[in-house]
Amino acid sequence: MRHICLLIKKVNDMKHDTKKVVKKSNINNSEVKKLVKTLNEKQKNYVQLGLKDAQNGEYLLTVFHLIPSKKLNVLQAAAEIAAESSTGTNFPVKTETAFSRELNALAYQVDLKKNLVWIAYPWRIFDRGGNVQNILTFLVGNVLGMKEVNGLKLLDVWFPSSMLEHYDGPSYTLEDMRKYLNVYGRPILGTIIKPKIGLTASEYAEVCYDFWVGGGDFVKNDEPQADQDFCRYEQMVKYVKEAMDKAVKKTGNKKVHSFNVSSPDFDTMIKRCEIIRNAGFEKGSYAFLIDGITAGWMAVQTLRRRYPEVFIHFHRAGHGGFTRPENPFGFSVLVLSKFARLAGASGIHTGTAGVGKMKGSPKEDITAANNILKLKSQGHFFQQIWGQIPAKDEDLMKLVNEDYANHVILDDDSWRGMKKCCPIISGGLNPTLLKPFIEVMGNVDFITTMGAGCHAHPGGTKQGATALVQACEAYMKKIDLQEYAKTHKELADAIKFFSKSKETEKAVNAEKN
Ligand code: CAP
Ligand code: MG
Ligand code: MG
Repeated sequence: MRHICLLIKKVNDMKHDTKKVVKKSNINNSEVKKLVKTLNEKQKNYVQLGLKDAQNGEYLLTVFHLIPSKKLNVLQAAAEIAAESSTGTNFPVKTETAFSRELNALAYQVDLKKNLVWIAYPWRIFDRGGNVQNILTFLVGNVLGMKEVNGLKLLDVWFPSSMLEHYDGPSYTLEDMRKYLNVYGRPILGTIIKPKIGLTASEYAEVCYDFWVGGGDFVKNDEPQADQDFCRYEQMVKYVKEAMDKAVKKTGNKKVHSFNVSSPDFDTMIKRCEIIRNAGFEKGSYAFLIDGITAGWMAVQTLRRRYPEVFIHFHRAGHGGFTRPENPFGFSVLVLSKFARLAGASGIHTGTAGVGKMKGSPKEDITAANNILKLKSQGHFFQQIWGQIPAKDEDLMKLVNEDYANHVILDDDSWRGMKKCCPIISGGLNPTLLKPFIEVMGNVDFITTMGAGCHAHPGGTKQGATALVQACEAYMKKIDLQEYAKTHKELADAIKFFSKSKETEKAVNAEKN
């Protein structure tokens, strides 16, 4: 009981802190006061520093890193961004009404030292019916191209519970996949078939079979694999089904394949989904992969709404153009991941926190992973509660607490908790990097997919899969990897081979010390 009260207190304190931060909003700061005086008539309509209780449920809240152009100060630029990303344009227009002004976004806080601006959006400006692309068109649409800024990056967003209820959120989740595979207490172990492209349908299926009989759970198409003339879609699906049946029979374990359904148009996407659904797969044995950045949010939401009983796998190829830390324009991995959950992706790639080959810091990638996995989680600036949590409801607080430990998923929508979205961890990983990643992540509630990390194994795919399984076993049994490798050849070969990579060298040495 005491623990729950502490938790309730913590949640409320967090809220109070946010309020305090909003109140503080350094509007008393004389520098900010001077800036307010520089605002023109139009800009004044898009600034309300010290906005009363920004978390009152009316607003979607945002924090941007903003570098103004030479002509504007940060508050003027913030006002121009708030205008262009809500109701305004570059001049005040005669057609404004009292009502339209109520829909103005409001810059309500600035941090002049860090070039941060907080902007509140009356969330009723967004398209009804839970449309995620519409929000992004507002928040990171025209504004990324405006002359008024030399840098604009959306770092974090906060959705009020009243708004969350209008968005789908995930339907088929990692919990459902765990149940289907009967895999608990460890990551789902996966691969991406390599070479990325160029195998024929039967060669492709052979590699799937080798991974599955080597002990792997989950295989995905690589993100550009589609319906190429050397590997026709229907044939690939048919052969994968045969390979899966053979592997299930041989191993006695269920398997999953994630098919890329990204297509030139929605009709073709649905046709590809139907090819898979009519190929005889068991429900749960297939997922739909969508290149969410290049195929777009409408494709993600179409799949979520058409196929609530399928794992929707959001591959984020192209996200680097918006998220790389050195890019002053765009949005953070955290923001991308939060919107993927809102749109109903069952899982999204969230990066390897610097352990693998892709750019990304532990703070950035792990914050994103936690924000899509948990019912409540701390972002870079906001604490997001993905559901209505009446503090008095002790049962729910207990559930929040358990969910906090990732054991329970809220599926009783009377509590209006948005289901979890699962982090998919991939990119330059190999069996020796599984443990270092789990230690950074802090839990095993994710899917990991290793491409080269499996198929570059000196013994080939099957042994690469077995090495991954052995690395996971060593972790679960709390046995040192090198120790475990003494009696597990595939793992020993993997350590020897992958030690050429600096990440592996670092991981292996860390174990030794
Ligand atoms: C990984 C991968 C994934 C990236 C995506 C690739 O292959 O298939 O698409 O991991 O990156 O094509 O690189 P490897 P992220 O395992 O051979 O690296 O997960 O960061 O979005
Ligand atoms: Mg790939
Ligand atoms: Mg990988």
